[in-house]
Amino acid sequence: MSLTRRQFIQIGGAAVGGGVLASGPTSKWWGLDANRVEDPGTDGDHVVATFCELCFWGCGVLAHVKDGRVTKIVGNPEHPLSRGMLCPRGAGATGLLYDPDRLKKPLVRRQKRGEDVFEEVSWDAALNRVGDGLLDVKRKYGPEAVALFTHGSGGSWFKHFMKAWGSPNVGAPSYAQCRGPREAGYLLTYGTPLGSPEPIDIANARVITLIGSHLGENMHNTQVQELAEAVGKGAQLVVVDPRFSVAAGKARYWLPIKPGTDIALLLAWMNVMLAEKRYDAEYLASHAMGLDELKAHVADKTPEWAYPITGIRPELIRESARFIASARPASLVHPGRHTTWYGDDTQRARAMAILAALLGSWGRRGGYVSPGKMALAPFSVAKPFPHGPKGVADKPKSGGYPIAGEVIASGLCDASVPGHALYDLKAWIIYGCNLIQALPSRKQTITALQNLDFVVSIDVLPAEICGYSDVVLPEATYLERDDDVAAPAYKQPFLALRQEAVPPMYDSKPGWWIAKEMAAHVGLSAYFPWKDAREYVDARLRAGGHDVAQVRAKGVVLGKPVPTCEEEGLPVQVATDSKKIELKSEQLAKLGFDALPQYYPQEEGPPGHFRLLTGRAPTHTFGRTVNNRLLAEPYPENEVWVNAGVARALPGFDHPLRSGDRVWLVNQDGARSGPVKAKVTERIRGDCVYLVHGWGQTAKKLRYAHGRGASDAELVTRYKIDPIMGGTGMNVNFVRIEVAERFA
Ligand SMILES: Nc1nc2c(c(=O)[nH]1)N[C@H]1C(S)=C(S)[C@@H](COP(=O)(O)OP(=O)(O)OC[C@H]3O[C@@H](n4cnc5c(=O)[nH]c(N)nc54)[C@H](O)[C@@H]3O)O[C@H]1N2
Ligand SMILES: Nc1nc2c(c(=O)[nH]1)N[C@H]1C(S)=C(S)[C@@H](COP(=O)(O)OP(=O)(O)OC[C@H]3O[C@@H](n4cnc5c(=O)[nH]c(N)nc54)[C@H](O)[C@@H]3O)O[C@H]1N2
Ligand code: SF4
Ligand SMILES: [Mo]
Repeated sequence: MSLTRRQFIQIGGAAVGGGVLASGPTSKWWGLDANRVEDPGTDGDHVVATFCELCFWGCGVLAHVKDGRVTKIVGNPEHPLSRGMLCPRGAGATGLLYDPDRLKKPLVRRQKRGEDVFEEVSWDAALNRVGDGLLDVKRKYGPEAVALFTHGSGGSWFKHFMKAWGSPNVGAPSYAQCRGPREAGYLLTYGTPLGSPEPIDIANARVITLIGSHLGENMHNTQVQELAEAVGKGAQLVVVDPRFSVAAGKARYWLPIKPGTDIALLLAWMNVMLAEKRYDAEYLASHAMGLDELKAHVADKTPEWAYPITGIRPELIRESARFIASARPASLVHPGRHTTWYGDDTQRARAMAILAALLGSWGRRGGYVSPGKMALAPFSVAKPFPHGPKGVADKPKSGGYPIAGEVIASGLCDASVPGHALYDLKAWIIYGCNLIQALPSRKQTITALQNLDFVVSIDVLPAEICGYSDVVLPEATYLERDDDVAAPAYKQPFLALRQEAVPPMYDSKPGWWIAKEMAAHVGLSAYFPWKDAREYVDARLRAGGHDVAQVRAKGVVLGKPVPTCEEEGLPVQVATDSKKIELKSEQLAKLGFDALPQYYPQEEGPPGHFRLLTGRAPTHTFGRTVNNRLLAEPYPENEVWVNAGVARALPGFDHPLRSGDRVWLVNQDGARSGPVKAKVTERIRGDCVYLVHGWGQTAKKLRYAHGRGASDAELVTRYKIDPIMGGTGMNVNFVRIEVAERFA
């Protein structure tokens, strides 16, 4: 493993300081050739093709196995999402497999929730406890009083359990705390949410506009590869970010926008494009409605209007607008992903979607394309699923969030505090989510947890959320288990298999087994008629006419390529009721919202406070990887980015703040996190500070990660709900900086 570690250090150095690196147009910039260096490490005596679970992108990997140990993980060249390359996290998955702190046996709580005192028990004892806990809630309150929170591909077994159980309360923080507003914005404009992986053609774009999407730190593998490819072919970047991100370091234009004002910039860009007739008039005439209203709406939203709001000079707004328009239709406005920022996020996504329409990039090469999906037969379960009388409990009693396309995880949490929602939830099943870090307002999450009758979590590590559970079930890591087939919609349609590379260590079990046993303990075995995941998957593959042995050897099946854009012969597809791109949204107007995006000022913080922004580090997936000793080498803890000018004269400091000093962050409500190292830099505006999410872990049993760095989640005591889809804008907290320890 030693060579790989050295590579990691290189990558970490490159990626963390990437903004100031000058290098050629290769994916090397982004650290993606991690496993493509001269000496590839130790080859195994056999190789198992599976897909990665260190984040949700699901890249195909080849796990080398020798003497029963995974020795090396490389990208599967045949898998469309990895194309032979992995990001550093994927290559470092053995750091999770061999993490000494892994959950090893089932645990049952012995003291109060949150005190994290457990007893190791047998699977039988743990499952009996789960069965009793769930059945007790069902008897008293009905099946709908049980909620499932889930993230990651193994969650499918537990979603199936919930169908059999009869509860619609299945939510994921990866919607209302992540991509939800974007899905709503594109749904309203084009009639379809974007989903994952995003259907965008970065590789063929000539100008790529990133509104906060910090690709290069956000390491979604294929997008980063395509970005490197596009830049290699001469594409240029426009980056809008209060922080000089890795991508900003490669950009033709960096617009250091005042946080929370992007809608004003987007309206001003539209103003320039419309006033100067730089938009695609022919395309809009055929495919869009509401152009005249849009023109009238932005007529006074000039660059001069936007300047005092955004802090971006009018000349720069004008010049960048012309530049973006010059490459249309292959001018891609990246839709973003983690878009729950300020509570007006659906409207910001709408503004981005409208801009994409002015550029004529929906349905066009280098813009938004239409992905294909391989058909896959379901495993048929003879018994019909029960349907209870109650609807989902994620909305307030007064109704609300009309465009929510998925269940609101934070709403399920609210519904667990008596009296909040349509009805009260009494038990949680938590699969692969650390709700203590993922939901806004930790206080509310803990209040909800303390009110529940029963909590079970299924995890690979003793994460914070496990400390609040009654029963903790240790899952085998992705390298030790089979799961369902992955068949996402993608430009190149494909199927991919999750297959066990080595047997489960300790007393951990795969998710399919845990879900099946849970079902057995509550009398629902009839819904789980398969022997194991392999039998389940093989049946689905056989039903589709696939040669199972061949698929298992390769780990991936490629479907017939489909035309994805107009240039390939596919007419522009718009799925709204009107079959037109809705520049003006009648649907929003009917619901009482702005039919065209408006800019409203955000509240400012108290004096001496800085807006808290958050993002990703290339070598980590939030809290999933912070205990991974391999990935910790290049990036052992997060740092708080503080503007250099601000650092020279921070209130309460008798010296300038220096990089390496340790500080506490204290928010407007007195919540504290730290001590965390300061990173004093010119690469961020003076009105905000920045933290990578996932650190500041309170779980004591994560012996490496415990107490390292600071937690943005701990400082998110306030949030602003997007009234259109229920997302929780979290960039609305402000912190002051208190010195803890000066760097010697
Ligand atoms: N304050 C703040 N909140 C945020 C964000 C932020 O930046 N700041 N980001 C938001 C975003 S973008 C998202 S997508 C959500 C994500 O939030 P979550 O849905 O909670 O997802 P993760 O943080 O990936 O969940 C990590 C948990 O999964 C466990 N895990 C890892 N691998 C496995 C496995 O194979 N099996 C099982 N059973 N468990 C596993 C880990 O040990 C850990 O406990 O959080 C959102 N919340
Ligand atoms: N390495 C790695 N990659 C990941 C993940 C990971 O954990 N690790 N997580 C994945 C997941 S689940 C998601 S959702 C994505 C998230 O990644 P992205 O969708 O790229 O988005 P964010 O994390 O919201 O964006 C953070 C960036 O937005 C900037 N920003 C903050 N406020 C504003 C603002 O008001 N305006 C503008 N224009 N910019 C602003 C920040 O400075 C930062 O650079 O990353 C994915 N990729
Ligand atoms: S992007 Fe990285 S961590 Fe995510 S699935 Fe791919 S290799 Fe794994
Ligand atoms: Mo996310």
